[in-house]
Amino acid sequence: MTELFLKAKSLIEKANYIALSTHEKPDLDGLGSLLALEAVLRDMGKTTYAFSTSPISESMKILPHQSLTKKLDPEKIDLVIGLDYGSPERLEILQAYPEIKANFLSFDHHAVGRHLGFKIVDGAISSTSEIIHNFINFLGAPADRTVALCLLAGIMDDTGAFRYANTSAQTLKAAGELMLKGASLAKISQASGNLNLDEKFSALNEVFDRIQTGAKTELVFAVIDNELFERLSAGLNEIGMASILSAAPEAKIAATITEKTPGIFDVSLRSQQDRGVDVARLAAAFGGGGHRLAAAFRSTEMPEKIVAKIEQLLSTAAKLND
Ligand SMILES: [Mn+2]
Repeated sequence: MTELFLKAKSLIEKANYIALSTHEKPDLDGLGSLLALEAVLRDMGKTTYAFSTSPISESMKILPHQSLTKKLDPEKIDLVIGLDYGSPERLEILQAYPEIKANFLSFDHHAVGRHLGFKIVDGAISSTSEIIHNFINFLGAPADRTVALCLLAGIMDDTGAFRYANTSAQTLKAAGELMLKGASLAKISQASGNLNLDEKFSALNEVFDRIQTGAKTELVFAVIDNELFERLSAGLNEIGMASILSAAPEAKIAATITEKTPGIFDVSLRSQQDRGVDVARLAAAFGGGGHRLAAAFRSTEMPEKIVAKIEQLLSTAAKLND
């Protein structure tokens, strides 16, 4: 990693106007790593833009989101730092300014993806926030309590508060260091646990009504059409429905197929450690990406076709394993 960090450091040193961007509808890892790195680069004397066009959801409000901006002059930017985004279609700055001409530097833990420019991508690390924590340590830059809070929130979110298999000893060490810098584990847990209980329950209820199981394979899925999505949006974002579905014992794979924009389906795939499936591979077959146990893709096919194709890929994989 040292070689890569050196090169990333020199790209940053050469740049004066740096825009940082993450995926649309960002989570705590995307926005936490963005805000943490932005603060550090600002302290280094760079002119920085913490760019995000998405509305700030309830669970993001624990982060110092006041520095986020929805506008910048793309002509001025000489370096774009993309964080936690997987593939270019999801990167907010490119959605807003597809014509932007700048160097790109990407930090991500989504190993399967299409990253732009110079890449620091490691699927063995829990979260983009953990990578940024390592990078800030490498820079020897001072990180205050706010920076530490952003990174710890990102790590906790992507590891399910240290419960998922992506939590390594290094992850716990990073979390310890961030706590020593003043980030409060209790405060983050509380902020993510106490939100919108009513919204969460009503979203859960409605989605549970739509659970289906596949015909031949152990696929459990729910289709959330645009009407339902619009109605539940705020609650839906925070419940991680696909993860909940994947806990069903009959599920090798769980999927939520969500029509966030009419005609466009965002598909989240989840599996569990003991089920022997690599959902990142499945997602890659649709042009998406992710990790072995959590991946995603987007499709304009109808849900029935998406489900049929997933089942076909699963049964082919099962035959190969026999
Ligand atoms: Mn992440």
